[in-house]
Amino acid sequence: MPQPIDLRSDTVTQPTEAMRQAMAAAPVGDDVLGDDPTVIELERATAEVLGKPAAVYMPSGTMTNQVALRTHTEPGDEVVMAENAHIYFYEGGAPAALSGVMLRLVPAERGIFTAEAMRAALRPANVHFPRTKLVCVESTSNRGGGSIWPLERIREVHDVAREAGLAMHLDGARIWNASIAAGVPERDYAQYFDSVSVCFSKGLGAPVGSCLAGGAEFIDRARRFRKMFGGGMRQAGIIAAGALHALRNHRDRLADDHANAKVLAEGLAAIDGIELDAATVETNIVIFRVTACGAPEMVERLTAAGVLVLATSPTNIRAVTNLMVDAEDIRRTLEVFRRVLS
Ligand code: TLP
Repeated sequence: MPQPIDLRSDTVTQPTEAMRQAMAAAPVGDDVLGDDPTVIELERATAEVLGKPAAVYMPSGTMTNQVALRTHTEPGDEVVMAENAHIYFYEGGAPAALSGVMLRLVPAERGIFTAEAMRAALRPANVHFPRTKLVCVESTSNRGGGSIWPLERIREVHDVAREAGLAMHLDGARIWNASIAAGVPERDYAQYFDSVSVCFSKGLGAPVGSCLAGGAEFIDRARRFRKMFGGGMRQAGIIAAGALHALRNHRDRLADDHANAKVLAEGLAAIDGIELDAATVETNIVIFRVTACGAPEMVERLTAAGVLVLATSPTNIRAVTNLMVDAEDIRRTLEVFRRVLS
């Protein structure tokens, strides 16, 4: 049996040979003491791409998001985000456990909410209410099916947030995908945010890590919470080198993942028993509804036939194109779907 085609996530990628070599050769130090040269270079390069004064490297996107929440807020504050945000849905209840904050969820279309919806969620200053402190945007939106927040919409939300004195955080785990697909440089998105979380271990294909970028004082405070949350790593340059290699070499190739996702979506949309509007697929995430059977059962059948995907609800399945999957794999994937659904 050939190797399974793994579309469960873009987190499943193996480091390339060149990446492994960069990791093996990386100069390292003790990053908690602040002298790992490779981590310092990764933080500098990331801050530069995002047009921010500073950045700090951490083990995961969950940690960069949660450290950002903790750095922006005090217990009892409220944080506004889309009803399907990763921070709310997939981070183990961390906002409550680690920051003691309330989440105010805003209705969103494919993960994207309007400035009016956000305004409606704001609390007047009154002793009865929690203090609204922060607005989070996720682009691309994971549960939104890889949708891209238009720059104009970000600006509108930003203007309402600023008027209300709120800070803005971007969960930019896949901001690289948004940039390549929309032709908008990362820093153009980042300019509207006080803090930006980016992941190297998703589409970019590095084995470990994320950066949180922002102002110098904000990042100094975030470093304290990184340590408190157990994210202070020592000779982290070994893994930072993989992230740096990915940042320098793997951003442009995301266009291949997007082209593969488009072909996959168009092929799936034509199969009876699958509901999908291929026109909504903008980047590397394809979410569709199966009507032939429940999504978990379909995942089992596909797994047995050598295609790995995830159920994201009782009816929905997610397939994510990534560095390990080429156009021939997509052709084979569609064949498997047709066979399993026939
Ligand atoms: N997303 C993972 C799972 O957690 C669902 C995936 O397979 O897509 N923000 C966004 C938008 C994400 O999609 C993810 C990971 C994270 C943050 C968290 O990153 P990690 O997994 O590094 O903690």
